[in-house]
Amino acid sequence: MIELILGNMNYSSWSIRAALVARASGLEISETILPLGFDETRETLIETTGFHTVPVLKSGELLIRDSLAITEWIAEQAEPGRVWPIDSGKRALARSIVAEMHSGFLQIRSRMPVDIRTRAPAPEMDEALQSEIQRVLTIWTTCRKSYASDGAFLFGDWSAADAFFAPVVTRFRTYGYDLDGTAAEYASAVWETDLLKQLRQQAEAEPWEIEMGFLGPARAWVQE
Ligand SMILES: N[C@@H](CCC(=O)N[C@@H](CS)C(=O)NCC(=O)O)C(=O)O
Repeated sequence: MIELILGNMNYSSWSIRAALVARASGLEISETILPLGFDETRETLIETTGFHTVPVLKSGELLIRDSLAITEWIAEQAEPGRVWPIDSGKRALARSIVAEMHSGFLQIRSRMPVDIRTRAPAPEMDEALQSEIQRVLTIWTTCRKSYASDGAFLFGDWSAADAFFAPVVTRFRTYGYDLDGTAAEYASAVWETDLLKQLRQQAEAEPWEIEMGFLGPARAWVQE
């Protein structure tokens, strides 16, 4: 049995990425949601996984933490093409932009927290944030221009690259950041996939609310 331990789908960007990869993998992976920001969640996570972050994947005795390591493990178990593109050139580029997302974009991550079901004022724009947003748009438009004839996503068919940028698509919606041209078309293709539709419904239905601090929950409560 394979189990993925996740945070709230409305707020937990790294959980969203792992969940999207798992759901597109064709593998049978059960999901357990532990809502972020509650002491009980932190205690349960430390007790059952040894640390307080999600996502975590459990398969028998194996316990894998971190969205990227989980993505690679799922890719090894799944049919080729389910997680990474089959073409080795595309696959290398997909890994490159996923690694860039995973290790960077601190301004976007800290100042535009994921909150799928909410619409909020955009954060004050400055050079640091603007340059990260511009880098995202460059990645999207470059990939789309190269692979437009192969499908609607970054490398044609859906891949882990789209899963890793999906929380950026939702952030642009949450903070009303207007896109145009190729980037707008790509964001809309992601937003309208069945994978995102399911995720959005799940986020809407979750009873937990979080007030976000710098890179994490400051306060959490259950909706009345
Ligand atoms: N590098 C990790 C980051 C994991 C992470 O920071 N997860 C956040 C939720 S999005 C978390 O668990 N926060 C709760 C905490 O730090 O206590 C990954 O890619 O999985």
